[in-house]
Amino acid sequence: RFSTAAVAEEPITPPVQIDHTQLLINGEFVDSASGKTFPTYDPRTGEVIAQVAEGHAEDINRAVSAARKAFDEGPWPKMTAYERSRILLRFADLVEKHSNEIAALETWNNGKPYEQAAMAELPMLVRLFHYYAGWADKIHGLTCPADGPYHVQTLHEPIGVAGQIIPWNFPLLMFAWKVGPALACGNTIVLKTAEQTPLTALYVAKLFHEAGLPPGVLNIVSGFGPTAGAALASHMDVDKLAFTGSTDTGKIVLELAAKSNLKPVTLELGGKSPFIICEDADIDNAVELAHFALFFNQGQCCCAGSRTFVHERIYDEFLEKAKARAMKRVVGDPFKKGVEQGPQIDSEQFEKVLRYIRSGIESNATLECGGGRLGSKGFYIQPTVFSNVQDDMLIAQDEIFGPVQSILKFNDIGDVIKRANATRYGLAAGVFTSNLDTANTISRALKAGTVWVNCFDVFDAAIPFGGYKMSGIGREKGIYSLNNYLQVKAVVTPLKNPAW
Ligand code: TXE
Repeated sequence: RFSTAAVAEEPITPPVQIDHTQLLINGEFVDSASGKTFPTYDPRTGEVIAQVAEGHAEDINRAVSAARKAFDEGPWPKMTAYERSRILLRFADLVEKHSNEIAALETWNNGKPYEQAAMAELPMLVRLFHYYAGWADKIHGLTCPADGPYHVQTLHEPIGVAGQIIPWNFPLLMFAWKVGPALACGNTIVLKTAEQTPLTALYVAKLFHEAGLPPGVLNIVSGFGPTAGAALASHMDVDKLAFTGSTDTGKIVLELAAKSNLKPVTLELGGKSPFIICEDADIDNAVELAHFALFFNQGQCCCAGSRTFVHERIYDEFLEKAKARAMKRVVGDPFKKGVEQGPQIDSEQFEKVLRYIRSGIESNATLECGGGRLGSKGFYIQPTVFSNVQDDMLIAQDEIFGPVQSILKFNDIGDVIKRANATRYGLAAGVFTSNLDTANTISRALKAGTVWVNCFDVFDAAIPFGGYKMSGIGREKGIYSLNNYLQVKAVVTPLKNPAW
């Protein structure tokens, strides 16, 4: 039924070997205190590719102690900002040098097409470290006026030990968004990777040490959420927590932070982003963009354009073309050239997506194409399109996180704005129109942290990203991320000679 590249009979052998599977604490690769390991999988087959050291509370304690010492005793926060900046730049250069192996490892562990890992995720990581290397020596406070004879200045100081918990959908990019600004500001870090994708963060962290990062500044603990993750979120000696993942887990870590030492928390959580295609849109371009907005990264994007609102005058033509595009989507072994979509990350996510597809069918949305698994091995799902989707259906409310496009009809701009805003999420949104007034009206009215007009998924290092409502707290990237990793100290000194 699909003109897709069939899933390869025998998966292509990834051109990379796995060198690092231990925890990285104080600049050294070490076993977990318990000696426990857990398997990590190849989503193309569901087969184990390596055993990885499994961190628990004791390992988090060891990593936090190392980070504390590296912060309190230096040299990292005491180095000149220029020296720190040079290390970030050297790291980015090393990643670039090894980008083929790193992209291959990312694909092997995550299932995303190799071409996308190599041409999107890796260059974005490199660019982000260049960007924050540029900030390192431009962070400074202010002098403030006061109603009295005082000299007042603010010092912008690193906050201390940052705990960071990341997900599996963009393992390297999430590493970059967290680690880049934290290091540029002079903090030290304990990072917990997602249990599904522990490998690339360990690889690049080794490059960081080759670039001259002192021991203890960046510690990586692989492990599971309720054990290692919870220990990090509730640790009394962690000064700041940054989390990306589901809204449910975001609530848990916020509570753990509040109940322990009230560490400040930034959260980047789920979404159900509307993409509004107006009647004046160029239909072919809109179809392609809406397809990309939803299906990119196997649909595993927090900002995926997962509610495609199409004006009734162009609805039928749009639907026919959107369906044809989905049926042409090339699904297969992510190491194969030209493949657009690989497998979902794991059996849990695979089953979750199939459950939502069943729910769409049961709630009488029209299944236009797809709807099942592809092949008999691994976690591949057919690109799926539903039409006649109503706002109250589960598939229009919940984050599916898979290759399932839901197309909804609208006939009035005011009405579609209300409908677009009627979810618990507010991460991102898209609007497609050739009318500037319509673009301005819609983008100002949408309750979302990002609005893409006639584009989608534009992620420059300088553009802030984060959510309204239950999509999160705070912003990452750009100048905004620096505030997450700085304390502001006001220093007030009486002036002996105020007239001067
Ligand atoms: O997320 P979790 P899961 C959404 C998406 C997906 C769903 C579930 O809809 O289908 O979440 O995915 C760590 N204390 N997103 O289960 O649980 C966990 O180990 C501390 C959206 O993978 O949120 C991992 O490192 N940490 C999203 C991280 O949290 C805990 C990206 C994310 O896992 C923990 C991923 C705990 N009690 C999924 N429990 C996005 N915003 O991009 C888990 N973790």
